[in-house]
Amino acid sequence: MNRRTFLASAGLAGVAGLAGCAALQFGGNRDFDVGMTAETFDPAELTVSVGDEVVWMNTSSRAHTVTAYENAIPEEAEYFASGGFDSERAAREAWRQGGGALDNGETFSHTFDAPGRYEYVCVPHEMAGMVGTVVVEEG
Ligand SMILES: [Cu+2]
Repeated sequence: MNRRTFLASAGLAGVAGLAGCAALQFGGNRDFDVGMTAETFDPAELTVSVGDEVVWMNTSSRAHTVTAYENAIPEEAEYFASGGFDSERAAREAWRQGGGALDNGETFSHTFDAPGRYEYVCVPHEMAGMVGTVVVEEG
């Protein structure tokens, strides 16, 4: 084995080790801002600045949605929901056929352009209290 080959395989082993660790405990992987456990958003409240992109990742084995409460976001804000629906009603109707679902490891992201308080819910786990808040502060 020459030196270059040795370094390449050592590097790969290191990466594989880190990846295995992240897969076991998603908390160590910061490629997302909000995780989703069985019935919670984690963290349930997140504070960001105007223009920031927030990434949600389903870190559980159950399907979830990220669905903004249309009447609990700033008036001038753009509506957001996993599945890309433009209203809460459309998102809720689509969920009956599984529309907007995020499965394990899938992500949803939204860029917040208006300051204020945004409340959102996971439609299938609303009764379990799976709700979250993003607070967007002026830059
Ligand atoms: Cu859920």
